[in-house]
Amino acid sequence: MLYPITTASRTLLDLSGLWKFMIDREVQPIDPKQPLPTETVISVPASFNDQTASQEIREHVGYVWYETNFRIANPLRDQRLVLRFGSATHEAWVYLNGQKITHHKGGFTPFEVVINDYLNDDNNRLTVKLSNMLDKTTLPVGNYSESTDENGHITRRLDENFDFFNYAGLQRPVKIYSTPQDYIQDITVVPEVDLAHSSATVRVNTQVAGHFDQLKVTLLDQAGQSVAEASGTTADLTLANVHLWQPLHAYLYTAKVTGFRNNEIVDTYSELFGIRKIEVKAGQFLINGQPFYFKGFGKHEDTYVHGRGFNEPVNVLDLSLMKSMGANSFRTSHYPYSEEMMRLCDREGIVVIDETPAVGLIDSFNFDLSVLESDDFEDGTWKTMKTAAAHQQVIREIMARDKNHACVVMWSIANEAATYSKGAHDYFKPLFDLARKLDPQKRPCTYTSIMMANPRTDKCVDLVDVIALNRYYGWYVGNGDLKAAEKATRDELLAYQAKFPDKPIMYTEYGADTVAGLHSNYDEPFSEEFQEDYYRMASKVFDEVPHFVGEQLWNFADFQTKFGIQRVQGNKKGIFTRAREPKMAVRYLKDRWVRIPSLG
Ligand code: GCB
Repeated sequence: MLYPITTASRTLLDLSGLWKFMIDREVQPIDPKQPLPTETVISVPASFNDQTASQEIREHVGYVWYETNFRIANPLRDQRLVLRFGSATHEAWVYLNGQKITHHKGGFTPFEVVINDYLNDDNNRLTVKLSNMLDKTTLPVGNYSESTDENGHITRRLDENFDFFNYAGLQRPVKIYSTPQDYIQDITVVPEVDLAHSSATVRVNTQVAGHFDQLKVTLLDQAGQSVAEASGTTADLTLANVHLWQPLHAYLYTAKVTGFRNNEIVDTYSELFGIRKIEVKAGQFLINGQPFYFKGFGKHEDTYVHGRGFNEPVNVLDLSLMKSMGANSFRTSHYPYSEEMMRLCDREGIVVIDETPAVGLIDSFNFDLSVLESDDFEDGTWKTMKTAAAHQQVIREIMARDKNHACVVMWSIANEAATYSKGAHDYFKPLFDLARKLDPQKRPCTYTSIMMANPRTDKCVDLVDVIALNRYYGWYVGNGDLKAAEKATRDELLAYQAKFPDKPIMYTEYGADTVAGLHSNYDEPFSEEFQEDYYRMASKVFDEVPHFVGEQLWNFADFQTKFGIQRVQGNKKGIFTRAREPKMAVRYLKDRWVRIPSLG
């Protein structure tokens, strides 16, 4: 799936701005053939939740409606016109001039529909109905319930099976792009690097729809100079003196594909890509032949007012803050981030672990490890969850969207699933197989493991290329006791290393809730002192373990969650506040990270 851009044969219209908006109280049916019966407007792209003073809107569970109007300039009318949603959270029904034109389920991946047949000559009314409901068939997973009162009025309730606010709406850009009627459908770029000779072969596969008599592929370097040319739907191009895409030192080439008919250009598209080699070998994670050390974060797309909505200034700031600390990477916890963020990471050389929205695949929390250790241990998870179809769909969609990104070095198939329960392997094996089959660049795959999944209890470690651990010793386990935490951290890492000597190990979460400005002479939990001590403790152990290949702490910034007695207006494990002000630990981590090389 190509990101929409303008080229010599394509244009782009942005539908960002004020849209009509209303929540559906389900009292009177809403007819998409009529203008939406409201004058309230909100801004797109953004979550709807935090854009008004209304608690009813903020906490609404059920359906909401959006509407905008647009016109198409006459010269464009003979082009193929495609309406494209960067995402619509979580399920969307789309109507154009009253007619249903598409439906999509899954709130973090793009979808599109050709609109020519539904357009009016003058004004066009675009109406979108969205559901923010989640249940045990969806990703993320939600606990959904509803009740109906004597007047037939339905109350819907959603208890998120995950620790972030269920922001929803049209959270990413909505655009219309044009292509010629015969067009380039997709481009897949697979670079093969010969490190010994500083050369590379780049295979560019192009899919077209319609009739072309020639396809020309030109590779351009970062200065825009042509460095190789070939033709055909499968083109192999050889590059000498290749500029590698390196962590924090990006270099992007362009694959420019042009389709001709009768010697005239019909369609042209330029795809940016980087050349780099990813390998997992003997307990190391290699980028371009050198051991890579992940320094960075689990994050969220989460900011004031925008909610989970696209917020490009904050994306730019976040990467700048990361770089200033010597960090080199993050994980898109717990869903695919915007395409714009992925493109920014390509440019900035930020290494990304790209995660699906598979979070909440856990039925109940059982901390009795002696029970979990039994080979037959089974909780209800894999009988209750009916998410396999959604999980396959999202793997297909994330691959289709992100396959060419240089920044993506690994896929995370799920976050904290009940991988210690019987049934987990049967659930995950086909998903890992699918991801490995679909990824043209054959990147490593992992899942991030929950504390109860340890070297003795986890039944799925054979599926992963890298062991990725989410661990909270000293916080959720033995809160405040950093001595015990240090021992537990060390014991477990050494046990993993001994049992799986070929697999690199990293932390994809570890952290402590910290109230900004709270200080303690006694280094108590929740104080900024404790957070720093916690990270010092963990770092000390990491440095002792040879196969330990990275630390991504939890979390980059404080973020909004559902209510809970452990959450004071959200999760406070950020090392930055939600407004991106640093807590004390930032200085310590910066001091540590600038001294650890990314490669070597
Ligand atoms: C986890 C989850 C993350 C939570 C975090 C926490 O293990 O993966 O979504 O926010 O713990 O702070 O509890």
